[in-house]
Amino acid sequence: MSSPTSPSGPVGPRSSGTLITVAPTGAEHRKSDVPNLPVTLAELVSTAQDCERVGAGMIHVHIRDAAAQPTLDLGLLTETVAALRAETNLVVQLSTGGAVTDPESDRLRVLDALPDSASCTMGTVNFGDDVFMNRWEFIVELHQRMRDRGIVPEYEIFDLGQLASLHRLLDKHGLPAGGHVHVDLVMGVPGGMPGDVQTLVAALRLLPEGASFSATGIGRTSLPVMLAALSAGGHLRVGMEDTLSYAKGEPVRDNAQLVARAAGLARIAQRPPLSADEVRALLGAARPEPVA
Ligand code: KMH
Ligand code: ZN
Repeated sequence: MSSPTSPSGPVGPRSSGTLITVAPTGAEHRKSDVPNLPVTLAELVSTAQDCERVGAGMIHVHIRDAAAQPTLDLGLLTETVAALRAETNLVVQLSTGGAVTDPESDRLRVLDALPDSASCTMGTVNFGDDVFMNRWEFIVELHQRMRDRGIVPEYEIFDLGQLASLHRLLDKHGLPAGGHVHVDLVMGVPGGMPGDVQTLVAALRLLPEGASFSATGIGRTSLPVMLAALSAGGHLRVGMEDTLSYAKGEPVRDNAQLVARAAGLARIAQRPPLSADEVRALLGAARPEPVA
């Protein structure tokens, strides 16, 4: 089997295929406003299967409780990881960002559900009318706990300065589990970096040597960010966490619709979707272990 990456390229290891991550739910949208948002475990698993079928290789997971409210309940997270592993081959990434109201202790405990991957946001950012808090000591704790458990981080970047923090983290505390650095640029959050080509290019100049990146554009920045990321050799994140419109005036039907479009564009770019196993190879993901 050929390796999904080659060592050369202007921006880290240039991949011959595209990692498509689906972020199906998020913590911000209300089920009452968005009835097709997957919030139950059955809805999540069914969405995950549909998305895998049309090209997703990884799933970025936020879960909801019985009242469809965001939760970081460890038992539910553990059950979710098990169900996604049983019913799909997707790389399972849990959000440690949670909702803006979640305390740090709950966000750290997410790692005890032993997902393959977890998000690690690299700084505090205004988040609409809220603040998404990520203190330096908290980031370091997340990074170290992930490494202890063999969980591969995805460093989430909401603003350019957070890439400077990523350099500082890696310089002071070393590489993550798997030895590979993967970054996700979350663009177009009100309060964060804009979702446009110029900002994406600026971000790429700040990536650590050898890092891979994906990008997602929130709301109407979804398409411009997707096209820019593809043309720059990057990977893609799409899903209803990030956008609820497929086109102007046309609500998203479901997550698979967004994944299918991303997969089609990736094929046009001659970097077709990576399978979940190819994504594992790209990220250096192995099955995580509890700490003794
Ligand atoms: N829900 C946002 C406050 C992550 O998943 O790590 C944070 C977020 C990032 O979605
Ligand atoms: Zn998220």
